[in-house]
Amino acid sequence: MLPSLADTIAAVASPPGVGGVGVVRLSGPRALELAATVWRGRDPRESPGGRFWHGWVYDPASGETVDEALLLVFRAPHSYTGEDAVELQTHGSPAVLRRVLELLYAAGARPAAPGEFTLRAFLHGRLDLAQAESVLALVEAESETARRQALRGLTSELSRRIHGLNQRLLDLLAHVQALLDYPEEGVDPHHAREVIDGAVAEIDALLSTARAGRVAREGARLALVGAPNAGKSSLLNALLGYERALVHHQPGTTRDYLEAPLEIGGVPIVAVDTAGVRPTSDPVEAAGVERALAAARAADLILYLADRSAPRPEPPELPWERTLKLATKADLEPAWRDDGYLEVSALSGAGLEELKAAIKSRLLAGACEGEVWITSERHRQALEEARGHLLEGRDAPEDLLGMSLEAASRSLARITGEEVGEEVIARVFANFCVGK
Ligand SMILES: Nc1nc2c(ncn2[C@@H]2O[C@H](COP(=O)(O)OP(=O)(O)OP(=O)(O)O)[C@@H](O)[C@H]2O)c(=O)[nH]1
Ligand SMILES: [Mg+2]
Repeated sequence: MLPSLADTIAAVASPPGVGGVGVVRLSGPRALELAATVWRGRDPRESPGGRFWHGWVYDPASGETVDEALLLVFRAPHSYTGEDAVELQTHGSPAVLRRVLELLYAAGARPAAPGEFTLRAFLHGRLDLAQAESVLALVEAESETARRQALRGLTSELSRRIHGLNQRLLDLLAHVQALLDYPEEGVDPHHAREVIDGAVAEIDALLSTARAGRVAREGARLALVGAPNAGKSSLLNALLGYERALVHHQPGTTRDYLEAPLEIGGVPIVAVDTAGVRPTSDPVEAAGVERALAAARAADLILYLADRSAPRPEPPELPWERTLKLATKADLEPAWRDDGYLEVSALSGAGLEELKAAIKSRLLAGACEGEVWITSERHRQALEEARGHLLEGRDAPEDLLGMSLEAASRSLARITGEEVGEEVIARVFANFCVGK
């Protein structure tokens, strides 16, 4: 069951802890009236929407002033939720914010559930479900790529693509259904197949961005592996721009693995420096080597480093399809060359920009930055399902074709939230924070 729209809800919208400014949000049919009970200043009930006023929050029971504040008035439907709403901007102290909330609860507001403001925006038709999910993604965006993609979703680019696709399926469906009344006409199988193949191709194009979408959202793991002294720790430091890992000319310096977050070309990455891989009888070193290989297996992308200034090493067994091969210490006299290796020098910085570009393009393969990406697992599943239904119907007789089209259209409509049950909606919004 979704929470009732009849209540007026309140929550702190600013992050927990001390801040310069704190924001309390109030939304619902009685928002202006409840705000007025704790406000000394211009009466919000008499204020037009889109205005803000200076004044004081006070406790109506004792008359005590709680804080100096700004009060923002929004009138339905011109607010985030589509309802009458008020935002109180107070000083950002946890004590002030708690007190303001308590006063609003005492006046008759109810604590907002996680994501309930955005849920109301959805229920009032201000946002579709895909846009609401983009709000969450935007709030949580930690990298430039994640921010950009979330904003794209928010401006409903994905929704428009899905609507266009769905419309073509529904047109074909209407055509197929009309034939039940005029069976002598018959479906042009060529036309039906053309529509379906076009739709599948478009779905495939969207699905091919899902990996990049996941990387933008969750970040990627990048493992640096190679023989001792290959320059792994030095390269990690060079990528980070500071001395995170210990570097020494003695082989076997890095014993355990070490993780460091960084951003490459706007992509969030956790880089993992590992122990040099070589045969060893030392049990501690052997454990480190085992961990290095495990880090490689778990990585989205592996950098395999080989020292170009020393005799060419025998590479370990790696999943080469997701490995970039690097010839390191390119500032020194080469002992070997190989065109399959990117030449880099952690010391001089040579090749580092090319390396970053290569890392970024490998991690975002299949996705162009100018287009919308599938960043939600829920959307990916819905697209996979729609694709399955379309392929089922492609060569089927007319009645089955109609059913497949209907099922595919329903799967697509789930993305924008036209065809979802309350549980799905509740689940989407449960991931939000309170106050959003
Ligand atoms: N000239 C030159 N020396 C480098 C470069 N990168 C690393 N070195 C040197 O190579 C040696 C080993 O570097 P590390 O970064 O510790 O190598 P590693 O692969 O982490 O080694 P282990 O932790 O022992 O596996 C150090 O003496 C570094 O100064 C480079 O680009 N150019
Ligand atoms: Mg090292």
